Amino acid sequence: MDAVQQANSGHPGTPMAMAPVAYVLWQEFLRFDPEDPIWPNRDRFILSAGHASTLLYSLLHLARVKAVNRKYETLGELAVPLDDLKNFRQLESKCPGHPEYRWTSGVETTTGPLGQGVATSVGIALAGKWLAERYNRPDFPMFDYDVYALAGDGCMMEGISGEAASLAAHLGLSNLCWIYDNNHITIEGNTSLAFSEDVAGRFLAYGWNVQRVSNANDLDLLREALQRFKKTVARPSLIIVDSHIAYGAPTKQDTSAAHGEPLGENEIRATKRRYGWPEDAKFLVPPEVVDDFKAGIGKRGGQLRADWMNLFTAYSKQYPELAAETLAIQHREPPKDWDAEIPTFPPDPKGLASRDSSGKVLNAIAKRHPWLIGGSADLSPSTKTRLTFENAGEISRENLGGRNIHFGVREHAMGAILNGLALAKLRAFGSGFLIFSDYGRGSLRLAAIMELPVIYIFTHDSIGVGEDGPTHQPVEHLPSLRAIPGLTVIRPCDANEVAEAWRVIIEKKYDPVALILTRQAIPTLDRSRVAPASGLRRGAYVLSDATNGKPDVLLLATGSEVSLCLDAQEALRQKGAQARVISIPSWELFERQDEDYRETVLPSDVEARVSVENAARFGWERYVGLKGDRIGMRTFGASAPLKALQQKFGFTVDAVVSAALTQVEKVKGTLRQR
Ligand SMILES: Cc1ncc(C[n+]2csc(CCOP(=O)(O)OP(=O)(O)O)c2C)c(N)n1
Ligand SMILES: [Mg+2]
Repeated sequence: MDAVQQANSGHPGTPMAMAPVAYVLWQEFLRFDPEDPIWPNRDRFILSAGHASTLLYSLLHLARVKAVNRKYETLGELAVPLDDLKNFRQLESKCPGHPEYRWTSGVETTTGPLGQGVATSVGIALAGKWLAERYNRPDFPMFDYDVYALAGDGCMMEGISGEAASLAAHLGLSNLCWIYDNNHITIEGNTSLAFSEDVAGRFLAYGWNVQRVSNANDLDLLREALQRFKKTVARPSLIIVDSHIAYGAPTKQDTSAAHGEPLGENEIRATKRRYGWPEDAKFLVPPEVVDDFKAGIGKRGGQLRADWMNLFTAYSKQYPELAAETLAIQHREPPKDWDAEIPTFPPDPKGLASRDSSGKVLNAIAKRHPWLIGGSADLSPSTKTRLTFENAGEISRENLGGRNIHFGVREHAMGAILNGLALAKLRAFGSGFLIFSDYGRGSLRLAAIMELPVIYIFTHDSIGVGEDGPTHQPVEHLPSLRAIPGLTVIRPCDANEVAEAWRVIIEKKYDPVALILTRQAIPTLDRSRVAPASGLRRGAYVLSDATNGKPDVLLLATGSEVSLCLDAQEALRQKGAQARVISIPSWELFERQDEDYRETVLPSDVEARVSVENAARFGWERYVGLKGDRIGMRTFGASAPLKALQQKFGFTVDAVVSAALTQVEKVKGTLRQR
């Protein structure tokens, strides 16, 4: 109440109502050591109702959770000092409006977009089961953590939670417990405005164990429900808790006003009076409360971690290789020699689709990289992401240690589950058609905010899809992915660029990547005649230069359009014009190069420039300038064979040549005028 009032913004009601639930959970159940909030086998608490962030910040403060830095060191500082609670929602406070992973130690995932937290919890729970399958040995239960997520009506209404819940039950994730704050209130008022389904019935139908606690203040009932969760096998648990938002506030309890506005000084005073609390004290933390947390979660958690550490010491002696792997996982280090079998592809004018070369490279890496796991939203035969080497294994409720995840037709949940897997430090990939990246975009964006190295493989990257038509032909997707800060988008131009792209991807620890691949075959370039594919690492490179090194015009392209530009370069030569072809698979990698390098690729004195990309032209002016030409899509595509589409939308050698010559003429004209 005090933090929200002081900030004059925020959400007081749900933290108040859910305090007893959080109290029992943290004090009596959560296996979490405040001294080491990143202990690998800790239970996770996820506040899916992210707007109720002051609840989490208060818990972190009261339990004296310690801060961890980027190098995973604890420095003895509190994750949430009281001053930061006083500065709730202010710049640099450890208590931002919604919980942010990495910014505040003890926050397990960034939440706020409703539904994301619960869906992400499925990924963390799946990772727990996967880790157990791979690393537990008789007498060595190294991984057996539980995942709790606190959700509100909003999380239940969002579709993503339904997708995730369905898969969680299908996989029998018994280490997962969602607590649903059934307060019947959202922003607009009572949930009866828009929500009348039988949530319990729905979850029973998914295959969850559903329990009901009729009073959020009844600690015995809560305790009993949580105990029953701990005993439940082979299915996840939902505990529906009936509560009163802003419990104890004399006029605001049970109102939507308590959801997202400060209660007001008078109401706060009256509420404190009802609680038997000193009514004028603000941010009061009686020392007994801190002692109580120390005696509860502090003692229990400390003991649990100490026991685990001892167990780990013994485990390291008996299973040194497995122990080393778990440490590498925790530090996001790939295994040694993960890249030893990456193939080099021989030149081939017919070539192969980049989805195919990527499938080969991915398999070559995954074979040597045990915790690289992932799958597709029912499209792996098309995205070529299935791991096919011996014993790769399909993840199912009977085999939670497999490598191939079948997400089902659930792109929304796939995105969040990938985040969950990555939060548990597994190396996760997911795949689908580029067109459906929109469906998972909310989670992808969170991966970027959280700096999680999630790997997205998006295939069928353009009108190259052909006959499926405009509903399946991405147009605006490349520019819109490039617009997400922190996301690295890579669209390789041939099989060897694909191999290099994967090298770049696996080395990443903090960046999500979207690898953009074709459905149709593209030539494998003869690297004895053009620059090596290692240039991809720098984002853009001179693939094939003007014969005299002095280009009249620059041709910039990505993916399938690069070989088109090489053909155009040849045609231009015959017409007496010298072109430089620049492969620019990743804007983001290129932007990170120093200015000198960028100048060697894109010399500022060459103003005649043409970009060619099978996507909306949006953004290419940054490289070709306002006077340059951009060959790209101005409309949606159409349903037709690829050749006809390339003709219709101007992706032909003739079109590139003509645009290039016009550019050269234009620049000459300006020079003459100068
Ligand atoms: C995806 C998404 N849509 C909309 C919002 C805006 N929003 C924040 S809280 C909220 C209502 C949530 O109601 P509920 O989950 O019942 O929380 P309570 O009011 O009970 O705390 C909405 C619509 C959001 N945060 N995320
Ligand atoms: Mg609600």
